Amino acid sequence: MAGPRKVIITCAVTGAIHTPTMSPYLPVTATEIEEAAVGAIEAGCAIVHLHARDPDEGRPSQSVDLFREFVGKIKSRCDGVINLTTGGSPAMTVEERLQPALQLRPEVASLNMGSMNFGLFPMLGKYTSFKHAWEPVYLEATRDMVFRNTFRDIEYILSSCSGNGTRFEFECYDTSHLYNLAHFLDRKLITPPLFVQTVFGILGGIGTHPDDVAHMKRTADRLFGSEYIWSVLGAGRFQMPIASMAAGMGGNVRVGLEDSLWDGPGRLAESNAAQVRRVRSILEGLSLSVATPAEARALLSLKG
Ligand code: KMH
Ligand code: ZN
Repeated sequence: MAGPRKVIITCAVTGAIHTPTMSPYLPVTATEIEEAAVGAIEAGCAIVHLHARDPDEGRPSQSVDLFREFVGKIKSRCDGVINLTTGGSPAMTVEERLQPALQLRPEVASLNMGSMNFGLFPMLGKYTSFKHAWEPVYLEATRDMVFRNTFRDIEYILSSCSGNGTRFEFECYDTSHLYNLAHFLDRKLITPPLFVQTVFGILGGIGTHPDDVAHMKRTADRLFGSEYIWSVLGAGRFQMPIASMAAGMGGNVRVGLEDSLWDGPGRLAESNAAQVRRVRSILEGLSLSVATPAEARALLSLKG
């Protein structure tokens, strides 16, 4: 009899959505990002999805030097799969967003599969003051911001990274992004197995209702059949409910402080590792087991 299904946990350590005022546990400096990533891998995630931040003010940054500082150290300390963002923040150009993945040649890079509104401004209302002046300006600016991922942009990232053996975490925030992905598959610009990260609960994308999750999965099943590996992330308080739902439906899961600062109602997560432990216990409660980095590499056909 086959053993329990292996579930890939990805941990997105810091991202570009949250700002330092929102949680004292959000990793900012290279050392904090390194420690958070290693802690998350030790807690059971196979993949760490990484962004960098300016060490003084916590502002999202795509400086290759900042990424280089923690990527090398994480690799020297553990075997986890490194996944570098090409999303950066919605305020950056695609050329800027691409540089860390292009130059550091990770096993995995994120690739956002369509343009969209990306509303962070509702978080503004929850704070009366901020540690840094850039934070409310950044959040307010998302009222008018488009997270630009045109067909040309997507093709540019795919073709730039193709010689590096980097494979992608295809981030899909709505069903249209799945159709965009199918378009690139039809054109043979990407090869299976596709690692499809369906994203729920970003203002501008699909919602967090169980029907939304079922609809994304049904659509991906129809478009990609057995050629894809399904993963989910739920934003904010929907992180664990979406992960639990998808785990029960055959999916893989992403957690981390990029996607949610919480460990329960009104309780901030004190580390990325705490969220990995939380989702791991949910998975094990469902009689599932967690994929090691080596197992994730095999499932996703990574270069290792
Ligand atoms: N924060 C996620 C919803 C990327 O880095 O490419 C989006 C994300 C984008 O992870
Ligand atoms: Zn990200």
